[in-house]
Amino acid sequence: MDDVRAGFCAIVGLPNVGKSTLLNRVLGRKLVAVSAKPQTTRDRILGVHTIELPGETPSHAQIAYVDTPGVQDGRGPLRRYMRDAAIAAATDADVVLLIVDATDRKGRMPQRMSEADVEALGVLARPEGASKAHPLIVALNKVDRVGKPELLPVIEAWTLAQPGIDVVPISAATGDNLDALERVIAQRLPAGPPLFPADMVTDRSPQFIAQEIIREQLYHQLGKELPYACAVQVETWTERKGEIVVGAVIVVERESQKPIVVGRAGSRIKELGIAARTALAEALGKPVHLSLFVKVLEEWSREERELQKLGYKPQ
Ligand SMILES: Nc1nc2c(ncn2[C@@H]2O[C@H](COP(=O)(O)OP(=O)(O)OP(=O)(O)O)[C@@H](O)[C@H]2O)c(=O)[nH]1
Ligand SMILES: [Mg+2]
Repeated sequence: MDDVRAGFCAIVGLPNVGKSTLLNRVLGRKLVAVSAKPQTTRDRILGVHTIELPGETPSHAQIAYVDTPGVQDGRGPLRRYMRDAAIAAATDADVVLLIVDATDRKGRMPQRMSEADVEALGVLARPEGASKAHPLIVALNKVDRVGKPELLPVIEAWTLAQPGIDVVPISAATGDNLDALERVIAQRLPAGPPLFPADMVTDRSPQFIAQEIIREQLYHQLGKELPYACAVQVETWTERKGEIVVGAVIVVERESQKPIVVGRAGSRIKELGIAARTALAEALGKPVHLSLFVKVLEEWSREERELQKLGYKPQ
């Protein structure tokens, strides 16, 4: 097979800046959960995108994106797991893509970020053990909501933050300027044989993606705190006459949380099921029959062993 530009691009940044929205958008499908609440992503997730590079040799690039949990201080095994996942992805990357929320007045300026955030992001740009820092690309996201005059000083501040840095304004939501961003990423990748088969999009199973899609609904439909106490596990998965039949459990931490997820006379879980089934059918391209249950696993997010049972295993 001909050489391509191929390598790993870790998508990193603070929570809620649009990392997962970007991955779904470039792949043109829903692979990972997106929500308006911070710390939606818990795992590192691979999404492979092949693009054309007109007039260049090699003429194609295979960008292996790795979406990561937003970095932020936090205690407990689940937070630690999330932080480690982000660091591991950045360590293994050829390029680090730092997403910055251009609508966030504080977080969008390198010199105004909090010290803890700067430190966390610094670890990702230059992981421990790496001989030198990875090439860093900064994508200023959500420019659909920022006027040009407001944006220009932000672009300038990031351009001056590090010599040779690429700064690309984008909108992951509308798709604006994503072609340009992908070309900039591709230029930083080494030429060589492709890393993945041409038709491969992710290393995650359809079951994992289903869990993400169901979990996303919890973030959309449950209150402010409850989604963080939930995990989703697909327990059964069969195909019957062209329909995928899925049985999944929503795992909560406490007995008192169960009735909230179920809702009055089962109304909440019914709504969750309807929305998740629609999204699942769209993602899988097939009709889906979904049964949802709620189960209590006391304090699962505080116990290393329970975390592993729910699939949060160190990779
Ligand atoms: N207006 C606008 N909103 C966006 C854009 N990109 C993402 N968002 C919104 O920002 C919120 C967070 O998006 P996510 O993709 O979940 O952010 P994330 O960085 O993956 O967040 P974590 O996984 O929690 O770290 C969602 O409400 C998105 O719809 C954009 O380009 N423009
Ligand atoms: Mg995310």
